[in-house]
Amino acid sequence: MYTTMPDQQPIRIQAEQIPFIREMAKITRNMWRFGWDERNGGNVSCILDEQQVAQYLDIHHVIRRFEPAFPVHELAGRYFIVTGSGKYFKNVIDDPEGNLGVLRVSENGEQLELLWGLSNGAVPTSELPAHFMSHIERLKIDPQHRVVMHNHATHTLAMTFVHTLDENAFTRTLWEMCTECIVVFSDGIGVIPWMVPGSSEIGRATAQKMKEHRAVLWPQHGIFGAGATIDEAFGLIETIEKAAQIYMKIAHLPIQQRITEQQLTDLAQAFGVTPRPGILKATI
Ligand code: 2HA
Ligand code: ZN
Repeated sequence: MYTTMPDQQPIRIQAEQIPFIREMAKITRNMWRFGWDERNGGNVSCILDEQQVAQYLDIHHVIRRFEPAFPVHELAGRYFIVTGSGKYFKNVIDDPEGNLGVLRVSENGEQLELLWGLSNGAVPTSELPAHFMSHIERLKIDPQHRVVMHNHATHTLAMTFVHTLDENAFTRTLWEMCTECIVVFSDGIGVIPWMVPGSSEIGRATAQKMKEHRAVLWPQHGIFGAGATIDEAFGLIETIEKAAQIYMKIAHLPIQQRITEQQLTDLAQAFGVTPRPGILKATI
């Protein structure tokens, strides 16, 4: 690894010093600490700019090539940092090179070119189809979009056992749990049916929901979140998880007072957000 400074020779640096590697190592550690990524649970992918990568890595040196599950012409030439398949989030911080990879989608969209990491024959996350398809859909709506994140956020997952999976009703309940929820995810959350993970089918279903929502629930499994930055995608999931935690603490108790529909409307107005139509009127 090297970095270049104006008027200087390249300097060798450690992976931990590269900002986009460091950020992935830190976020995966935090997700594990929250208990959302037991064993090899969870995966993250983040789009990087070519200049950002070229500052630290030799973008002309392809270490290995992979075949994606399907051609991704829409992402041709894009650079990504991704978590590796079967890798434990708790270990990333001590061995970024073994657990993360930087790759580029080839110019024809039919191959993945490994530029760094995934050492000892590791391969990208098993949920790459869902990540790629979600990136494609989010980029169409939001040119600033960069990050897709999946984990097994505990209370969110628990809530999918006891709450109706109607996405408007589910969102409405979450909005009622914490005052700021409607501001953070006014676009609501999408919910897909239970499906086998890792498949192109679940990827397609997730991406379909990503056309309208930045967060998508996988019942009895976990959540996908998207954003312009790692902080944004993480913050979105963190906010949903906090609301789900409150729900799981109070749902079985007698409710004395709640956030009313009028208050949710007032909040949206005060913060200048438009709640996704149909949610405020959803019956639970
Ligand atoms: O193993 O979380 O959904 C990583 C996963 C698959
Ligand atoms: Zn999972």
